[in-house]
Amino acid sequence: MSPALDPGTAHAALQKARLYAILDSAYAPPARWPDLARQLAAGGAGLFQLRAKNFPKEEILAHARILAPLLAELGLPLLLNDHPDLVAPSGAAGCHLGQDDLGIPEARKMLGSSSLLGLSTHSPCQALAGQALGADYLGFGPLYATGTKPDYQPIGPEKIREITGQVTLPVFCIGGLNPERVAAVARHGAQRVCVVSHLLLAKDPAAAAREILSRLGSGSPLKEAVRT
Ligand code: TZP
Ligand code: MG
Repeated sequence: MSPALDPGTAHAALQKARLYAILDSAYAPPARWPDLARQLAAGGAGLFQLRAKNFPKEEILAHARILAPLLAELGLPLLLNDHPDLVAPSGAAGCHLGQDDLGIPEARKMLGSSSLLGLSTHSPCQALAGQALGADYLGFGPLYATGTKPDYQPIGPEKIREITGQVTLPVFCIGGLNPERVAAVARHGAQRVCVVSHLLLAKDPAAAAREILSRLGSGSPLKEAVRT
């Protein structure tokens, strides 16, 4: 197996990342994931997740073992949606957990401080709690209605500033984002976004990633990092 991304590089890549891309089996078959990862990385995505909700564990492990080294060569981290137990055997940089998954303290105990741990949050209160529990970054959404998470009530962009004003961790705004909405969430203070279907369904994923980043504008995410 190729060497995993070293933890220092993974943490630095997280701080720099403004666009988080998710390789989701609901929108793209696994055979396309390596090429999509390369194209999205070329377009400026700085963080990646593998999300295959109904796949057997062995299949997730097999795909992660391909994607993690491919991205590591580019200096970019791969996180697994769920499955903290697959992080070490796959060489992934960490995992992303939801409110109903294994808790952040338990996952941290399992993975140690070098792995990246992300948490989905749906309110400012959950975001503050996630930071206090020791997550490395937060997802915040869904901001708009999305078929990717159909059972969730959209939050709307108004609460973004409340979060970015109080939380020092990197916060990735997510849910129903396309270029127009990215421009809207940027006006509400978003500095980082996570986009799934818009990127995976794009004819030219690299161009789509570039467009998202240009709509996000130039607000520096590093400001968050220096505010301790
Ligand atoms: N968590 C909150 S919204 C969401 C997740 C995983 C899905 C976002 O997908 P899309 O296709 O970008 O709306
Ligand atoms: Mg989960």
